Amino acid sequence: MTDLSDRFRGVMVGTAVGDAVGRPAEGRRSPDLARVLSYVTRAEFLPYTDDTVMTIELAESLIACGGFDGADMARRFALAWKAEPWRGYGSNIPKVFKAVLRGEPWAEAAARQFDGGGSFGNGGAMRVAPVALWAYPDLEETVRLAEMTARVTHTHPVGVEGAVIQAVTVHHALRKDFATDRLLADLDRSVTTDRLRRKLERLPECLERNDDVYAKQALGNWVAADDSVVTALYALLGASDFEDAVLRAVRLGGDADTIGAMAGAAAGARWGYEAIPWRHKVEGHDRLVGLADRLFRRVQENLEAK
Ligand code: F2R
Ligand code: MG
Ligand code: MG
Repeated sequence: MTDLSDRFRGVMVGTAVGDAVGRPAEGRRSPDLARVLSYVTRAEFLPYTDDTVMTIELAESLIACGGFDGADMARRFALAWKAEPWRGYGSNIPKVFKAVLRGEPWAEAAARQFDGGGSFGNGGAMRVAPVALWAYPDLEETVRLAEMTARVTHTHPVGVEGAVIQAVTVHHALRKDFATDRLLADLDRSVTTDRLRRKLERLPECLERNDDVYAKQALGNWVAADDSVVTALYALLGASDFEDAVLRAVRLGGDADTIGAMAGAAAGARWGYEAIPWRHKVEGHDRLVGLADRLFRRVQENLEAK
């Protein structure tokens, strides 16, 4: 297997592993890391949550439609929710799904949320990783697609830019010559909202201190995109390997499944599938590998045709 195809698999499987490891800790203030590890080690099967469901549906939609199709993506999200509403979805987003299933145009349903302000939840960011695979190695296209896929459910600028940060992070982590300063420079160019810029400005100081309590207070650990996306980046940039990245994310508590899923996607890109512990126990393993391989083959064909 080539290095890049291993990284593609790492993104899809890493999302699910981060999500599944964080799932029992979601909502906890300070999860006990020993308990998390004991659960993960003993479990024969690690179930995922809405984060991975939506990641799978997003990838399936891009592949089936040959690119972004908002109506198809919205319908796949809504049908997946209808089939398994117990996956731990955000409290507001089912309103979008119900509207889509009633036949309302998806863009109107998403824009109407929160009195017309749109959602700034991290739902657009938690599922965006396949966008970086679809668009690879084109960064501009990664940003454009991240914005479009987020807007299917999240139209608030913070919800949209959260997805951009996560997609740009995965894009950089896929590169063999990954460099933190290049990633941060691209994020600086892509992010305009005050709420997310403030969090990015605190990141270097948090990495330097390497103190969970401080990082949690400075960067946040909850469902708003600006309380979780840069937090996942902190977990990635402070880590030495995949396991370290996911455990650093999950032990911050709060929205642990989602911070774990985002850190897991980027760490999977950085260190690859073969470096992911517990990968064979995670729910949907074969389907996730299959999706990653289909996305890789497409990119490989495009690169060879050039
Ligand atoms: N929500 C959860 N987990 C908590 C409940 C789990 C479950 N019920 C259980 O106990 O088993 N997890 C999942 O939701 C997060 C992603 O949420 P998403 O997709 O962004 O949804 P939503 O509803 O759009 O936004 C989430 C919350 O953010 C606040 N919010 C968003 N925009 C707002 C705005 N404009 N004004 C005010 N508040 C806004 C609201 O509180 C929303 O409910 C992930 O953690 C995923 O794992
Ligand atoms: Mg979840
Ligand atoms: Mg969550």
